[in-house]
Amino acid sequence: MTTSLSRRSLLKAGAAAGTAIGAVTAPPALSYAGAPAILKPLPPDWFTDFGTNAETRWESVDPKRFLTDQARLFVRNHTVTPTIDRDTWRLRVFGTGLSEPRAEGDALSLSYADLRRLPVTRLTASHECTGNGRSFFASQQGTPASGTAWKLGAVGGVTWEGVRLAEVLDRLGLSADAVSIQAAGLDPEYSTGGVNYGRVRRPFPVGKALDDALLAWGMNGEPLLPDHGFPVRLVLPGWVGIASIKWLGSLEVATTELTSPWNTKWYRMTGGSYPTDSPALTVNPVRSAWELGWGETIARRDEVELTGRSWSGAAAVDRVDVSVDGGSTWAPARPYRSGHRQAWTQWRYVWKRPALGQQVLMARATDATGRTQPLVTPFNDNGYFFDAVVRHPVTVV
Ligand SMILES: Nc1nc2c(c(=O)[nH]1)N[C@H]1C(S)=C(S)[C@@H](COP(=O)(O)O)O[C@H]1N2
Ligand SMILES: [Mo]
Repeated sequence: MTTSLSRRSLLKAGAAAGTAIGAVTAPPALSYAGAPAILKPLPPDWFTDFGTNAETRWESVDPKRFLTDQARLFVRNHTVTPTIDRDTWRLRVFGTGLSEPRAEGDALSLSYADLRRLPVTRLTASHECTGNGRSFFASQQGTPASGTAWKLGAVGGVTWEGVRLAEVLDRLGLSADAVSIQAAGLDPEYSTGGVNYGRVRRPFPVGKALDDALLAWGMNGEPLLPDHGFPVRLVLPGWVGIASIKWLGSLEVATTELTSPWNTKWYRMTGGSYPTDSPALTVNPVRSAWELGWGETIARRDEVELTGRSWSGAAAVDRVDVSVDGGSTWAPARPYRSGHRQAWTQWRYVWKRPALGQQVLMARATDATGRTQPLVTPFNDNGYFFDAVVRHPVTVV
């Protein structure tokens, strides 16, 4: 097979060579029996273990490293990490939105090798769970929300490697009337409260697909770890983590709006003062974290150098202000590493002559679109998008 595939020749080339591209119905080989929910090691000094989820500890984040190693990145699984064989894995693509519409049982099929023949794109971005910071609805605002009690460690900064979804759709043939794409994972079906909701799946607009969506096979120069979506996951940069479906098994491309419980029941604002028809969540808000443990003890010196990071799903971070007196006075932190449009910004602040005892540190970022962090985040039932300035306790001794 040739390595330079012209527009829409992927399908024809695959068919001509008798390779994997064509109609298939058989699912790829999978195994999960008896496996733990997360396969990578979770050393307690790096992670808080929530069972199917694991949170990165901010005190373990090295200020000298801009990117988050896969070994240290948070994991959020609805069920368990599946073990998938890359050689038999296939991505199935079907739906009314293809220029030659296809039923699910007659889906196009792309192998890993097919994807690797396409142009490679690398993109550095923050990667974050919608519920990052959720525990602060309870501890800071007195209104507990349901879901994993993350502090601020359900986030990382990574360089994805993959192919632009736009390239793939261009070759497969996208109808001008296509509006919606539903990505579905190959992990086990998700049941909760006695209801089986089926495969983890979520639709997104064709506009995002053509803008910057990736089918990613790599992170920070390595193949994806099983826990992070091996062999291939969808990445929707800047959007809520749930949009980046791991262990991608299928894409349905449609001329009508697709829905799933992951954009109608979950991952939209419900409860509080939100209207009943609030839209599905998309772009992540602005957040900030100190590279410190919760309640960390700090040895008193004349000058204590503190570091942290801020990020936004919409744009680069423009400025970061910090308070070391619980919000009475604010001063600018000094950004020292950023320059990646959708990635986080590292900053430092020299705390001069801190008083002994318990203190509250606060950091508030503003992004290039002018979005900033409020002091209070309006409540929602599932504790999404806690973007208020977090009151971080430390003790100076
Ligand atoms: N197939 C599948 N994709 C998924 C999930 C999942 O459980 N199954 N979890 C989602 C959620 S809620 C988040 S925050 C991110 C987490 O990605 P990570 O575990 O690689 O950090 O994956 C998303 N994609
Ligand atoms: Mo998430």
